Formats: sequence, C-alpha cells, structure tokens
Amino acid sequence: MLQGADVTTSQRTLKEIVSIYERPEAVAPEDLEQIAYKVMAHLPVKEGTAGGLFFGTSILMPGKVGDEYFMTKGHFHSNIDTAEYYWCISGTGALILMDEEGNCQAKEMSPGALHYIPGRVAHRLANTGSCELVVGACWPSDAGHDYATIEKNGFSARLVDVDGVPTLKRV
Ligand code: PAN
Ligand code: ZN
Repeated sequence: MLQGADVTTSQRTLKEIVSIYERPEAVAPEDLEQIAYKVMAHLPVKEGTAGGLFFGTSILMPGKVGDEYFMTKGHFHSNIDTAEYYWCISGTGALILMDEEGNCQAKEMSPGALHYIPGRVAHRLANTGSCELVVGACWPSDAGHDYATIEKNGFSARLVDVDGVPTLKRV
C-alpha cells in the first residue's frame, strides 16, 4: 500500500495479541501464527520530533476470536494530548474509541469514512467484514504509543457479533 524510502512494515500475529480478546482460548493452536494485522508507516523524521507527521496504512485481516471481531491492540498516545486522523480506504469495520473515563463508542468504517480522534482518546480498529480492512492514519511524530494502559485495563467495551450484527458490548 505504501511505497518509498522511510516506509517501515510491521506485523502482529494472533499469538502476539491473543490476550486482548475476551476468550483467547477460542483461537485454534494452528491459527496462532496467522498474521492478524500489518502496519506500513512512512516515518520521515525521528520518533519524538516535535512538529512532524507520520502516515500509516493498517491492514486488518477478517475473522473473529469467539464472537469478537479481529482488532488492533489499541492505545492512548504517550503524549496524551496528541490527536490522529483515521481514514477508511477499503473494507468494513469500526473504529472503537474510549476516553479516559472509560466511555466507549464505535464509529463506522466504510470506504471514504474519515474520523478525527481527539487527544486523550484511546483508539483501536475492528474488522467486521469478510475482506481486509484497510485504513490510512496520520498522527504527530511526537505522539508515541502507550500500550501499557490498555494492556492493563483493556477497553470498557468489546465489539461482538450478535446474530450477525456488530454490537458494542460493555464488559
Ligand atoms: C495506527 C496504529 C495501527 C495499529 O497507526 O498504530 O492501526 O494499531 P496498534 O498500534 O494499536 O497495534 C495509530 O493509531 N498510530 O498512532
Ligand atoms: Zn494512534
């Protein structure tokens, strides 16, 4: 999706992120090495540089763990006031947002949808469709990623399949 100098690619296997799901045991052992998502990022300046921007494309595979849709780890930004844009390029899914008080909401992701994520709001993607969900993102180069808070407390709601309908369920 992204090409050129300064583009890095990273990927997460289901094994690396399985603990984010409500029922990690629902993943068949033979599926653990499967790639859950990839991120290509254009990082033209050093991470932490004030005033710069990063651009990334996230590609999230379709699938579920139990009744919970495949999703990204999710994070607050370390520099917590920094914002971000998410823009859906292809596929169907949701952008799940959670503020510091634990209020969660899901924003629809379908091609062309653009969402501004304000500072102090944790964000993650879920793929509710049957093809890859491809999302562009732009964030400040001094945002940083705080994964620890979500690893410790999780999101206060999960996006699950209820009779074929993606439903945000409080935990
Ligand atoms: C995105 C995310 C990307 C992967 O580029 O980093 O979608 O999600 P996780 O980082 O939560 O695994 C972004 O929000 N950058 O700030
Ligand atoms: Zn982010």
